[in-house]
This record gives sequence, C-alpha cells and structure tokens, in this order.
Amino acid sequence: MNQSVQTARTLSEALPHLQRYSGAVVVVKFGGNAMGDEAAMAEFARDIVLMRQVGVNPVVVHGGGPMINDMLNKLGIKSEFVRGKRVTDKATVQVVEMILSGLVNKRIVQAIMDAGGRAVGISGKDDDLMVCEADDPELGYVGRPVEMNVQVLRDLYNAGIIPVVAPVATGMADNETFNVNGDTAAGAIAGALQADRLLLLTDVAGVKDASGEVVTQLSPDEVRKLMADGVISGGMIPKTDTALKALEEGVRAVTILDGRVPNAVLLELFTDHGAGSQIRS
Ligand code: X2W
Repeated sequence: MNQSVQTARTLSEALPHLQRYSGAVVVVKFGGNAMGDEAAMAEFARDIVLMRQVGVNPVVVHGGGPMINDMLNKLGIKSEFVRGKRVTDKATVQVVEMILSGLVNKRIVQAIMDAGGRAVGISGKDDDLMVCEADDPELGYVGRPVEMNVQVLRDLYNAGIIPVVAPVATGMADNETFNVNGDTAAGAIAGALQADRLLLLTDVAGVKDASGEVVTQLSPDEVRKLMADGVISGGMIPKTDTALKALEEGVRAVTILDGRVPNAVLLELFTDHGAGSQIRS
C-alpha cells in the first residue's frame, strides 16, 4: 500500500475514536522527564494542537523537575526529595516558580503556538485556580490543593485556547507561594473539571506487574493490590495515588504512558491499540 493510501485508511479508522472524544476534556500532564529535546517538544505540541483541531479540549499541566534541578545546581542550592516530593524552602520555591511559570511554561506555550494552535500559560496562582495549604511540615513550601477554581480553564478552552498550567500555587494566607507536585496538580485539575481523561506522560512504559510486564488495563482495586504488595514503588507511587484520587473525583479514565514514544497521546486516544497503562473502574 502506498503512503497516501495508508494515511487515508488511518484517518478513516480513527473516525469512531474522533467521534468518541469530540467535546471531551482531556487533561495531559507533561512531565519534565518526558520533555526531551526541541524535536520531542515540537512533536508533543503538534499532537496537542491536533487534539484541539478534532474537537477535544486539551488542558496541559506540566512538570519540570529536571529543569529545576539544573538551576538549583547552578545556584549552588542543595535539594532533596522525600516520598517523591521536593523539600522546598523559601529560596527553593523562588527558583521553582521562576523555572516552572517562566522557562518551562513559556517554552510549551511557544511550541503550541509554533504548531499553529493558540495557547495561554498560567500557573495555579492565576484566578486562584489552585489554592493550597502546606502538605507536610517536613516538606516546607510544598502545597496540597484544597480549593480549585477551574472556571478560568473552561473560559480558555471554550474560547478555543489551550491552557498550559504550571504547578505553582497560592496559599490561604497572604504572599504564600507553594510548589505542587505536577502529578498532584494535574489530578486535582482533572478532578475539578470532571475530565473524561487524565493522561500522565512520563519516561516509563506504564505500570508493571510482579514479572516486570506492563499491564495495559487495570481496575482501581488491582492498582491498590500492586501498591500494597510493593510492586508499584518509587516515582510510580505519586502517579498511581493521583490516578486513584482522580477516578474517585469523577475522572472517567487515567492512563500512565511513556511520553517519549512518538505521538504517544494520539496512539492512546485515537487508535485501537492505546498506549501505556489505563486505569478505570
Ligand atoms: C515538583 C514540581 C515539578 C514537577 C518539583 O519541585 O520538582 C514537588 O516535588 P516533574 O517533571 O513532573 O517531576 N514539585 C513538590 O512535578 O516536575
């Protein structure tokens, strides 16, 4: 089959998927480890713009842990993680805000604009999108979302604009800034929007079982069992915790997938094969 015929067939096969997701709200968490080089960023942006073009309402929530690490190293500020979250003092939270709301957020906005979409970058501070309190005294300025005001996101996507959200938030008291884990922020936003899908893009293929195989479909109970048995460990814990909470809050399905795979988002939404591990009741 020549290339054009194959392309036409692929488009035709996508029709039921396109119909299913028309008008759907899909929250995409783009982790720092999934960002890769400029080419990978451009490809991600194209996929997001394509989603928008076919009638999906994508909301991008990003991370940027590796980029924060780079800047902290340059500034000679030491940093450590406790249970997957960065211990964040006053100096660190300033760097986190600079890198996430500035560098990383605008890089993604620019890539979406370059791909022909419209994007507006905000953080959890804008319009009080995500108001937090301290998650754990041991972690300093790490926030746990306690109040979500997602109308600004609806206003943006209803106007045809793709919101790009940095996981930095306001506190309940004046002048507080909190660093929020990117997965936590994406889950809270997906829950508050009652999103159809939450896609967590990372640098592993998905949730693995005891034999090390990626499991493509899991129920919340199966996830809980893998967590209790210690099969799910390390950096996967915040992701599966986020997935379970988002499902409880009314998100229809959560997928954990490898964002470095070309067109990972399109594979997951618009093909029969899907990608990564999908968790749903
Ligand atoms: C994260 C925020 C960025 C993030 C941090 O400081 O690294 C906390 O740990 P990735 O790239 O998604 O890991 N915040 C509290 O989540 O980035």
